[in-house]
Amino acid sequence: KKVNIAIIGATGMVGRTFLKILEEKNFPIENLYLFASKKSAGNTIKFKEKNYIVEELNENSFDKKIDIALFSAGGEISKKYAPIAKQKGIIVVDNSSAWRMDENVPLIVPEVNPEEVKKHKGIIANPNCSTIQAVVPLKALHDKFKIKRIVYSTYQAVSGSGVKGIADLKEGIKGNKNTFYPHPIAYNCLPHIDIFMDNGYTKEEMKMINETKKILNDYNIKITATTVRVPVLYGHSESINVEFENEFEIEEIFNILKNTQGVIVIDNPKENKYPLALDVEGKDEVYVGRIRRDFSVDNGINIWVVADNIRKGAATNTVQIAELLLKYNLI
Ligand code: 11C
Repeated sequence: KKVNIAIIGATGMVGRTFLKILEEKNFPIENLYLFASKKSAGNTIKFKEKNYIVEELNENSFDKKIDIALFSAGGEISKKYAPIAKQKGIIVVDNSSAWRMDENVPLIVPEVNPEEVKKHKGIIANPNCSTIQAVVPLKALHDKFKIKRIVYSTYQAVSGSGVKGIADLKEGIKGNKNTFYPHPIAYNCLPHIDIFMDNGYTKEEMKMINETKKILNDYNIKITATTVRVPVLYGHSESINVEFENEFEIEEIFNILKNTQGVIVIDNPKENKYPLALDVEGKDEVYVGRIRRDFSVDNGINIWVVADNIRKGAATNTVQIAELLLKYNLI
């Protein structure tokens, strides 16, 4: 079966990666429609040797015969246009944070909670990049040993902020002043991702906390997070400290992670082997290493988790959700 796909935000970093992944996966597309802001409308984008003209997104864009619309044009665009698309019978897979915590919107990581997609009411949300890569390894461990508490500490690439973040790092290295972040990101770490909330946490930290509970469907897990922007172009790294209800042998943790779909374990300290942001660029899997017992608590571990934030953290996961819609005959 072939489907009609629209991409909203087609000229952005994630939008272009959607196209790359749809092409790599040879996704069965009948017609493809590309939408973006007025600024980018008229641009040509090549997909499978054919040129497509980018159209300006407007309220009539969804009058076309579209089955699935992949959105990645920011929260405001999703808030405004996803309901319009949904009303026309189009299934929206949204990469923004606009709908993630809506109780009528499934929040999906295909390796973790694929069946939830069947409950959709027209809009499906793609989680935040730093949440996606965390829950892929955590799900299997939660099923076996029941997670009690998680402490997230992240080291996130500037590409999470889009082209402006990349420009601040590249220009900063040349000695030029930052224009996007509130402080220089070159040779620096900023404990500040997204806006600050009234509770003292950043929105990125609260996203990790709230989305993890929703995806693992367990609101009893205690979670805290500190999210940090680091001078890396692509690939988010995370130190994850986990405390379990149940006892385990560290070999069991290794074995579970090695057998978890979407996870690749790289853990050989003697040979200096562990996951690195520079090595995961362009990859779709989540890389886990530095797996070790946390000796300060009864049933705890530390792991180091790295993934390409633009691919598994955004575009790959969104396209995998579209694949689930086909797999479950939801189109
Ligand atoms: C970052 N995680 O690295 C963010 C980017 O909610 O989809 C993605 C923001 C989101 O800055």
